[in-house]
Amino acid sequence: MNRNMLNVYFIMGTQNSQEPLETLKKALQTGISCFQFREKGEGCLTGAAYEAFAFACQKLCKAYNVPFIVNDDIELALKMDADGIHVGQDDVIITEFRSLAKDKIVGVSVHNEQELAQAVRNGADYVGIGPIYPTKSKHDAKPPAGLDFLQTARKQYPHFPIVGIGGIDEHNAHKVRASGADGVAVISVICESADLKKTIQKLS
Ligand code: TZP
Ligand code: MG
Repeated sequence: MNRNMLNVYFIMGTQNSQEPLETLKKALQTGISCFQFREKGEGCLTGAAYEAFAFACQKLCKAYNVPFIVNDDIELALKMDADGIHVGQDDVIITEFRSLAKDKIVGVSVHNEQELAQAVRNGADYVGIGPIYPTKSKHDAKPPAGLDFLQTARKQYPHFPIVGIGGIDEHNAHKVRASGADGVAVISVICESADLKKTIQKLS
């Protein structure tokens, strides 16, 4: 995996935008480096509509040559031949997916040194660390952890790909990078941007 992929990592589902495919298209045109399909929460799509939306997102990502990552849903990721999967601690063990899809990107959310060590040991390609700041986009998010764990993680693993997540915006993205992140993973700052070019410039 090329760590540049983590630079501006956009996450979205229909719960995050009124016009999700329009939003994704604009974000791709403006220069996101990666997209994560995360269809979750109240009122989210299910069944055929869920799959159709996932395929539409993937098609757009392919057109812009941007990696398409599926959140949590291993079955869907394999069915779609997605570029990778992102899993949390309570999701399926990554070794299971790794054995089914050796060439895929595997990302794992980690919140402490133990989870980080385990993810690295189990063959994760990158880890997501957060929430760094308070977020309104994930209702079951852990309390914001600030930059401390991110800094510790970078010291322990000088070369391991790390993306920061949670409440990251135009004003704090540089602090997240200065603390060791290769990139920033965001939902709302892109979905709600009135000037996407400026937003992505400031996040980069
Ligand atoms: N995981 C930890 S925080 C978060 C996820 C999916 C939400 C990030 O969204 P936002 O709007 O960029 O804070
Ligand atoms: Mg999860």
